[in-house]
Amino acid sequence: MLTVYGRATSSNVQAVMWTIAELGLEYERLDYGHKFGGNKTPEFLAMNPNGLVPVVVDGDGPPLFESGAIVRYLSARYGKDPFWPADPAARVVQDVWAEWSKTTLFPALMGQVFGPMVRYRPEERDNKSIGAGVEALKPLARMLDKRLAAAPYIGGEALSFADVFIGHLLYRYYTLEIDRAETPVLDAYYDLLKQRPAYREHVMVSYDSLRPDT
Ligand SMILES: N[C@@H](CCC(=O)N[C@@H](CS)C(=O)NCC(=O)O)C(=O)O
Repeated sequence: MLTVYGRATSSNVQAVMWTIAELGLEYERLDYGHKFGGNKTPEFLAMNPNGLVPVVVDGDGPPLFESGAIVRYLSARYGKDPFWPADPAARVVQDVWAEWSKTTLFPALMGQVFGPMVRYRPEERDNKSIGAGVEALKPLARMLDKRLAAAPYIGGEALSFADVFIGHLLYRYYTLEIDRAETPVLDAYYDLLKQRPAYREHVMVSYDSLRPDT
């Protein structure tokens, strides 16, 4: 039994929850973070000294933090090939995209565009910086468009852990009111993800409660 500490509106919690649901694992999710609080108490900081969600406890194992590490752990421990390719040589071809998502796509989308647009009132926003962020997203979206032209998912014909890293960001990417690059293949990939019940339940979660004055 997994215990997940983290609010459903957190994109990093969503990556973990989507993985859990795709793998059909039993879990309990507890609302921590943002308006729920609870993530700066001594007890929580003993689990994650960063005071951030998600934290996951698997049975009597230690508390785990960093969503990317958690997704990889769950996939390796409970996932089967092709969700978690057994062959390291096959896995790393997908993992480069997972890592790219964490180190390149995530900060570009979440740090430069989503956060500033959603968490600030219109009059408080730095529109020049947001505009630059929107432009910076275009080549990244085109990279994914090119990558996905070869096969429907990041790893080929079936969903894998790498799709979680990429795909959990796309709900935010496609629902923000921004100018997007023309990426018909990426659009079709997002449509495919939206057909998955686990994606709809755990990723397509309204983020309106993150806005100020809500
Ligand atoms: N690198 C960490 C980042 C975790 C993180 O930034 N979590 C955010 C939510 S997405 C958080 O805890 N924010 C404070 C809060 O919700 O109170 C991870 O991937 O797990």
